[in-house]
Amino acid sequence: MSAITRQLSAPPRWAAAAVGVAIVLGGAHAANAAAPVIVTRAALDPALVAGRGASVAFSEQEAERAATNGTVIGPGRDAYTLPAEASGRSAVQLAAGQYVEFTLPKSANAITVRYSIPDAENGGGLTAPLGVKVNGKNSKTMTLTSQYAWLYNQYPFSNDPKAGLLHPDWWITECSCVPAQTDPAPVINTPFRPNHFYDEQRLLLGRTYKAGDKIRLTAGSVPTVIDLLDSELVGAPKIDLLAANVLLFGADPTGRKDSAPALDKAIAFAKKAHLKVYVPPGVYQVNRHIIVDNVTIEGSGNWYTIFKGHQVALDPPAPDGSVHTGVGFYGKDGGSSNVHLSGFAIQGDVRERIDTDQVNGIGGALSNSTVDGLYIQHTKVGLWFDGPMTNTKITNNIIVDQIADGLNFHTGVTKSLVQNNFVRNTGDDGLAMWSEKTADSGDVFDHNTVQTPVLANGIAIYGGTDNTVSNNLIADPIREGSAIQVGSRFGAEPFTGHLWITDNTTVRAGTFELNWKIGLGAIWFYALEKNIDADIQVVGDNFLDNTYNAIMLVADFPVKDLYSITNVHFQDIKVDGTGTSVLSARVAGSASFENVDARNVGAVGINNCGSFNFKPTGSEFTVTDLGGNDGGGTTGPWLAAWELPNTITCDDRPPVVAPPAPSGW
Ligand SMILES: [Ca+2]
Repeated sequence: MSAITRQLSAPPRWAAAAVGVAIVLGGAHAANAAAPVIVTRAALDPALVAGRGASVAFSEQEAERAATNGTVIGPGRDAYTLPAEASGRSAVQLAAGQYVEFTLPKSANAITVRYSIPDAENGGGLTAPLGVKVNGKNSKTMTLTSQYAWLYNQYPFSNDPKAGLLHPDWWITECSCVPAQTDPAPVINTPFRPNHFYDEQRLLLGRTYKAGDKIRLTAGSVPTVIDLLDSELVGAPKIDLLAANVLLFGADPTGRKDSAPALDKAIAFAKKAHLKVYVPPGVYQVNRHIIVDNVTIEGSGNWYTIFKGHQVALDPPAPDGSVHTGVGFYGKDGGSSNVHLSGFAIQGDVRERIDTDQVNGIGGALSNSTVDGLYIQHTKVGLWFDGPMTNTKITNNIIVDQIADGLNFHTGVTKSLVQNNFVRNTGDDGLAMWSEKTADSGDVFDHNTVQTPVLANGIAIYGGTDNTVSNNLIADPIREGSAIQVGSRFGAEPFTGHLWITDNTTVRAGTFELNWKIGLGAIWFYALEKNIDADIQVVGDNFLDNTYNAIMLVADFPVKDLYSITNVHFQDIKVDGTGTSVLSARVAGSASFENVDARNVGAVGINNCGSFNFKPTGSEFTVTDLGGNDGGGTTGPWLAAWELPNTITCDDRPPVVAPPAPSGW
């Protein structure tokens, strides 16, 4: 990104705001029946996001709403801070010996803890115990790690907290200068831009506990931040007797021996015998790609069947440029078809970002395929597809703790569906369509939940034709992105045909753009390399608790007189709370609005800068009022007659007014 704007100012501090909550009474076993059990989705009352996002097997409870003798941190939204990367922008800090205690809302035999512990002094991470007790007994210990957390510095980041600038010849926002060309050189404090603080870990409790039972997490040897607890009743392992069982081909379920050759043998046999491959419970060591084509591989469920790998250096590099390999399931050269993967976990060992490395959980091109019910963690990208490919369904997966994207449809992916996936803690876009060289077309991202991408966007669409983003829930983007981005950038093909962005809910998005030093929109349209002029319909979306704007349309400043954004239509939208405006237009072009209702708006409803030529004829951006655009804030109706059609209201940095917590409309 580059700097576009002029005078710089400090980002406003974000004030505390309470979250809406769903209260479930403690069960009969609760020691203290009066203690509320608070289950939320993206730290919101589930009633506010009903029908949006992924339907998941677990109940989510935020640590900051649980019982603790530790310290609640946040809420806070400033990048490079622990609260900003926490779900709901808040968490609990425990000193050694302190606890946080959750009351189970339902029967559960398994938990997932999202946490952060410090890095080692010189980077590389450390481990520390976390005590787990249920009702004061049944003691277990989790071994937490920060080996997969803590990135520093400029792209593509570093594991070294003491490193100086990776690119002293790049402009940086901290000094608004190019350090290598500045005399005297600015002082750069280390650690520089620490981020990606959190990781998560799953634990089977060994028996089923009831609603009202209390799960207490106690910090061991180091200060420990607990963000949230997911609890779940995991069913018995799935057994498939009519399949090629990998154990018969020499796979080692203890994880000691490399199981990749056994998997290859089982796959070859299964294809000849027209059987599925079945992988029973166990941990299977795999340190390279398993090539899949015309085969079904079924695990016993992602809590039980786990493929776990080491990262392996390649010398010489692979023909595709990779200098490492690791555990992953990949289509063959030229693309695969009829691949069906389900019911297992892929846990990689990726701790650094090397963009030429193919160290993703799922990769290559898979046509006419399904990927269902996987848990993918600690790979570079959960699922990175390089098309052309078509007609594939990615459903019911959990994708967490990635170095880069959660899923990327890269280059010519068509007629494919990404539905009911849960994505948390990616290091780049949660879900992306990137139409580099060839358009993605006819694809749908539907009913997914994307939380806390620590860089970039929850959902990003870079070019393409006739794609749909519907019914998703996107929360807590942190920097250099927002909840939903529509961008002509990264060499993407133009937007053509239609793009439908319907019935999504975003919360705590509309982030502060660190390079531009202005607020973004929860949905932002970004013209950088081309016009955006396809038929774009934004219908039925809710934008909640926006840190700055709800909607932004922008051209990068150096191309402001080259590119425009036109033909965008907003309809049946609810905006509940904006730190600044409902709409910020910093581009030439137009958009129409019909039945867009807003409340708790913190600044003028429309911030219209157009393309910054400030002509007497008004802004280069035209707002079309199709009626029913109601509500506003302290400055009056958000869409007022005096703002139409193109009144210049340009104020890049108005005071930010933190809205109240979202509530029922
Ligand atoms: Ca939290």
